[in-house]
Amino acid sequence: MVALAFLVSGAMKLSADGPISTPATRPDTSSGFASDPVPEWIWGSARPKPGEIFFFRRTFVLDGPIQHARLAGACDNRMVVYLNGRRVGEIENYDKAATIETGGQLHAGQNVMAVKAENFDGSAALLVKLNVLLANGQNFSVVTDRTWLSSGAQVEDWQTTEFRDDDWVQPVSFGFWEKP
Ligand SMILES: [Ca+2]
Repeated sequence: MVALAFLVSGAMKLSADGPISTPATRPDTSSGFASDPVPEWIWGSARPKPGEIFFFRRTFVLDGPIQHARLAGACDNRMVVYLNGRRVGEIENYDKAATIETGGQLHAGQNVMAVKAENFDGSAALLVKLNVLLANGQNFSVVTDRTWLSSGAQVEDWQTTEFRDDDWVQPVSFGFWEKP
């Protein structure tokens, strides 16, 4: 119950240099969580169960070629992240953000970010912010929020752009990331 109260109160906080991140940087610069848009902690159910696995998707359109892209995230307890069907990394940490360099997997036009997330026990939620610098100098971000779609059932090709997610549903939000 302590863990649940922790989540519901929105008190889940992060420092920003996680184990996958490279050189120590100042928190908000590294994760980008503090600047708009601020990501939300989401999950597939309001009352997470031990061993529960959920799948999440978010499609987005990029207006042109990519200069650089980095994903920052945290998960209670473990997530595997895919961009356009390809696995880009795994994060198993919810008290610190971890980052993944992702520019090579993105392209102009339609893209999809997909996340498989597993709860070991107690509370559960995931948090992601993808920051993209386009070749034209514009910034673009995708963050976890209720515009994502989730499902508890793993089906073939669920990570791909072509997958039809019509029967997937909005995730639950436990609130915005808060500055440590
Ligand atoms: Ca947990």
